[in-house]
Amino acid sequence: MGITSHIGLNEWIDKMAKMCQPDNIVLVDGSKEQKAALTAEGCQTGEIQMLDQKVLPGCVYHRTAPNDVARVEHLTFICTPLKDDAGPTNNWMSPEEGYRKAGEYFKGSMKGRTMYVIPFSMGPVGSSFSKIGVELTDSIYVVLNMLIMTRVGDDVLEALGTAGDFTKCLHSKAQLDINKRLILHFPEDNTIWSVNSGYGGNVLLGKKCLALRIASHLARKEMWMAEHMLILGIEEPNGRIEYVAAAFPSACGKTNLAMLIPPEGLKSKGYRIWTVGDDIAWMRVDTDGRLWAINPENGFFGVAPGTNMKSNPSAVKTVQKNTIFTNVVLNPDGTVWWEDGDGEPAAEGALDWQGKPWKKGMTDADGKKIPGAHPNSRFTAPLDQCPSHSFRTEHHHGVPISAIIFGGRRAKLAPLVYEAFDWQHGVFIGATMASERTAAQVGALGEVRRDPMAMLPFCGYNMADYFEHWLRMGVRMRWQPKIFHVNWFRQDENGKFMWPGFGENLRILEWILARCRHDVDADKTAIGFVPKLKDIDMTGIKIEKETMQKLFEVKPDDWVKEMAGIKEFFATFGDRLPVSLAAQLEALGRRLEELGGKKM
Ligand code: OXD
Ligand code: MN
Repeated sequence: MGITSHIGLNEWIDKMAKMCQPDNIVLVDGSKEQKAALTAEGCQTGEIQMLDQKVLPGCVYHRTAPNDVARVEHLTFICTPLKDDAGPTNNWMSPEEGYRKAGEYFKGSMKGRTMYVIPFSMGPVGSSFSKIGVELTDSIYVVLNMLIMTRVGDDVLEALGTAGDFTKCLHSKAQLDINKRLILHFPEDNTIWSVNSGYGGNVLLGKKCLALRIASHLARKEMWMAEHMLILGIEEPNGRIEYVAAAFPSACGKTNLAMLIPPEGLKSKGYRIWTVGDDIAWMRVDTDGRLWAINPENGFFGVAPGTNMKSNPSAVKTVQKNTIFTNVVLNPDGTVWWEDGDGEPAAEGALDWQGKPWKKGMTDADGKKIPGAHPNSRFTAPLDQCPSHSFRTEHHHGVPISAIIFGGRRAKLAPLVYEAFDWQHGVFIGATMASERTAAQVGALGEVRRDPMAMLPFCGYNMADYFEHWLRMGVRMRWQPKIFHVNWFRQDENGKFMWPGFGENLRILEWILARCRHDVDADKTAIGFVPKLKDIDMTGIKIEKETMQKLFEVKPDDWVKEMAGIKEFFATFGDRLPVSLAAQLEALGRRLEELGGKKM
């Protein structure tokens, strides 16, 4: 009798164990008792540390290796037999080479360690929207994170049965050797191999690897959508809840929007916000012909720096218990701190993310401030601890989506909000999404990075085929969600943000939903519909009319320049690019000539 009652699963575990040679194998059952025992063991090995259990009950602390602090896109590969099937935006390796190369690194990598077997469900256990994975790992940190981020345990094995399909996820820290680090995806085999890393995005294989890269491949085959999107519900006092899904590139405020707090000026309207998810949406056309979405995750893996009671009070409240803090400042009293957080770090005795003595204001030899928390330091926290968490997260079909919102960081170009003319035009807007680099990123300031549907690092196949898939999905829907584009980051001539953002973004969501209900008219411009100023509720907020006009301005010359960039980007896909996207670009050119920035 094997470790489970699934013969294929047992055989795979045996095979991987033969390669990795762990001292023993432990099945993770999802129980509180086992979690407590693993936490104690992790403390003994030094993998994690307990924080002050009075102030932060159930919370632990972890540091990664200093060279292992973020996703490694250059070491992430899609391993398909044909290079073209991975497409121009992915790194490619043949499956043979991938298995051979990583196989060398996995060989004997778990000697002296335990191999944990984690059966997990992405999405509610037993839902036809959900997918099951099994992760084998030699890291207790990974087990503890997976227990928060996914649904883990015996009920998942029960749902899997004796012959069900599952994604085979293999992870080993090995020696954490950056020169032997590989994150490999084998879509044809429903398999993920990750070796020599201990950082979340590379090793919590249910997240980016399964729920986006592998899932996007499955979604294309099975006619659904796996997207890098938050999901949020807006409830009116009459009980009507409408849901939107929104895709922004990494670090553009998805978590903040997902946990939005209505601004003071709109309080009297009595809205309630429901957080369904902050990072990933799986969407299907349901029997009613509408698009429905689930959040396949069960927790948040959020960036800590910048999270405070002003920017995101719900996130702060979410991480007060049962949370794993990674690479933040550790105070001597067993509490934590990060840059642009609340309060102050300990004046004496604090340790930075590398475990070195640290004080606020410390500078390096060049006089530059040394951050205490790594800029990509994280919290891992259960979704249901969020004060605004939706009660619909266990619903097997999720929530119906009224609007899809794309967004980017554009200082000059894109209006605060505009609406696509139709689904095809919306797909074009998503496919040409882009963000400008800020001072915080490597590269030329203001440089535009194309990030279609915010999926650039996460699409598990040729992105041209992904665009085609989006177009085909639209045809399958009886009720297509309307598609919008937002830009919270437009600046004036002096480089000042013109829109306050955060909770005030609800004013734009209001307009978006009003458009979905056909409650308000809009002005047609060359790039899409923009609001009539009178339709944005500005109660309790003062922004000059002139600024508002600038926020919605469409400057034809700038868009003509933008078109050149889009053309160049589209050319990278050769003749695999759907013809209707090329046609959309041409149509935009024609409209710019005819309409310019003028309203029709
Ligand atoms: C994330 C990302 O961590 O998109 O969610 O990078
Ligand atoms: Mn993300």
